[in-house]
Amino acid sequence: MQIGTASPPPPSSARGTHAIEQVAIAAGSFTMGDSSGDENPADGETPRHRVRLSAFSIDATSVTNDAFAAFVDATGYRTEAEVFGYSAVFHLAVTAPEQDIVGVPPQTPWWRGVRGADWRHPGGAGSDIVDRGDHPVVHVSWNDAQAYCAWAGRRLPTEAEWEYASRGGLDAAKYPWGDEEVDDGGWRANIFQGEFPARNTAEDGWSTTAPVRSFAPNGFGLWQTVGNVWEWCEDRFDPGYYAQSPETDPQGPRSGDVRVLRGGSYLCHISYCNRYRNSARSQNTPDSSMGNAGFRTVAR
Ligand SMILES: [Ca+2]
Ligand SMILES: [Ca+2]
Repeated sequence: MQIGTASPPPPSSARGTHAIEQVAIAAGSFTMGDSSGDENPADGETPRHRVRLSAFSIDATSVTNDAFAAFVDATGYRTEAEVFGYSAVFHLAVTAPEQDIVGVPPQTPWWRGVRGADWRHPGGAGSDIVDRGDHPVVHVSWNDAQAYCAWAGRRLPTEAEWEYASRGGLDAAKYPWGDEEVDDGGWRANIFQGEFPARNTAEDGWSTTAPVRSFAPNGFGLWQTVGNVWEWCEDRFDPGYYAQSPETDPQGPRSGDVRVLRGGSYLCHISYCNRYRNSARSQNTPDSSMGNAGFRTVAR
């Protein structure tokens, strides 16, 4: 940077316009971790521990297809799914012909590696996002989310920021709305109904992604932290981290290859993956993309 040299302000295109509504979160503290007894032990949702956070602002919704398109239009960015030529699609959401199926993971045989699946083609060939501008962008990796954040002058939330924001002021509640079950008085989140993975009755109205402002926001005004799509966080994942987490603004483990995902998705089913809870944790490699994961961003 040159000091003392008169120069015009940078053109407005130098930083992208992040078009997602903001929620201001005041500095505060909370108890992080599972209090309901529903934790998945291997995920390290306990021990519960005190966390103190500085103030931040966070996206009220996941980043939408329209917002991501603005980034791609301005930069020409190609997502990792586009570079690799394929991404992971749930078997019932595949729109592509058989010859585009490039793999079926043996441990999770409801997934398909689909050639041509990417954020613009969430089911592969034969799908598009023409009517999904207000749906969360999916098939974006952690690295893709970082690229968006760099353009927008943002960052991903830490795992602690995400959980605090998802709780919406209800310390120790299981869900963003409290402790009532997800189907109590009507569906409260976009998850999977029916027999997983063979048949999705979509009683909640959605078999894959829903518009980001579906269902009801939490006490802080955040929509669909749980359900709809998993959301990448900044942190590396370590199931033992909570036993050593610092109290103030924890940043996650310093080393490790995988990154945290939070909140569950439209594929969560109570019989199989009850991770549509505030404290539930998951992880994947930073170059992984799939049709049920996106992100929301934060700034100080
Ligand atoms: Ca659903
Ligand atoms: Ca979510």
